[in-house]
Amino acid sequence: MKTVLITGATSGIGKATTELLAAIGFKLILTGRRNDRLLELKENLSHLTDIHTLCFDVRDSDFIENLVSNLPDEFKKIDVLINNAGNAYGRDPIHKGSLADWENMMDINVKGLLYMTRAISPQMVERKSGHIINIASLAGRETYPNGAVYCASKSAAKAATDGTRKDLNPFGIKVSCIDPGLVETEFSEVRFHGDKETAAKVYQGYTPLTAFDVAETIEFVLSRPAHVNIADTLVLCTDQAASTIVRKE
Ligand code: NDP
Ligand code: 8X3
Repeated sequence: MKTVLITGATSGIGKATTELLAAIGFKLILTGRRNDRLLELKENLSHLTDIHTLCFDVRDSDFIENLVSNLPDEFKKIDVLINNAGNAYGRDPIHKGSLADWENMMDINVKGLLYMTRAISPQMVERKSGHIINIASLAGRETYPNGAVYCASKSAAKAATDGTRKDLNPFGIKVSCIDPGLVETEFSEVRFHGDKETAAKVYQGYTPLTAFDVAETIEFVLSRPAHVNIADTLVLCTDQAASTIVRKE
């Protein structure tokens, strides 16, 4: 069975993907910063498959550079990398944005994805096989007011995905991008710095995607035959037509 490394497995889309792929029997390397959640996932899912957990911040390039060499032998061969870790921080117009929020988004959503890809892709190149699935966003395709920097980070993630596909094409490696619209996870709680009330309002009056909906899309992309690469996928809830067009009661 293939080994899949998932960044941001502790919550939302990453957690739902973890649960779905464990049920199918994929060997999993689960990562995130909250070790208690990683250990809980391992405890709950170990009867289904082999799981290794790694607690680190995707901004830690030194840790990531040595990640593969520090893995137990049975987890060193990584067939699929799912670059999912990421968040929005803040929802402000450009002239009022917080530099700390901007650093977070660029360092996590863009540089973290690049560090992971740089660390894992060489072994895929050597074997001439592998699959990298990046979770970008509808926000990487179109901008919306008070979201310039998050949108810029996701647009960069999309461009990085496209460039990666071109670089890795000679080696038969699949590179895919999945762009969800509104998904109800901890995303808005993080965006609004822990303000649960404001976060909950983001998902009121319509039916957003669930993390499981996106996990199913990831599983579909991952399970195509060897000659098929789903390069790019936009997944919206039925109530959403564009970033700023959502049908509400
Ligand atoms: P959640 O907040 O529920 O999950 C985010 C995950 O990313 C957590 O597991 C978190 O783990 C991890 N993460 C965040 N920062 C870091 C970091 N510095 N180092 C390591 N791991 C980190 O949000 P979602 O599940 O919604 O988000 C997953 C991805 O989907 C993100 O890239 C997001 O941009 C994207 N997306 C989300 C949409 C939505 O509407 N929810 C829509 C489109 C795309 P921990 O805190 O333990 O480190
Ligand atoms: C997350 C969806 O609309 O909050 O990428 O930017 S949105």
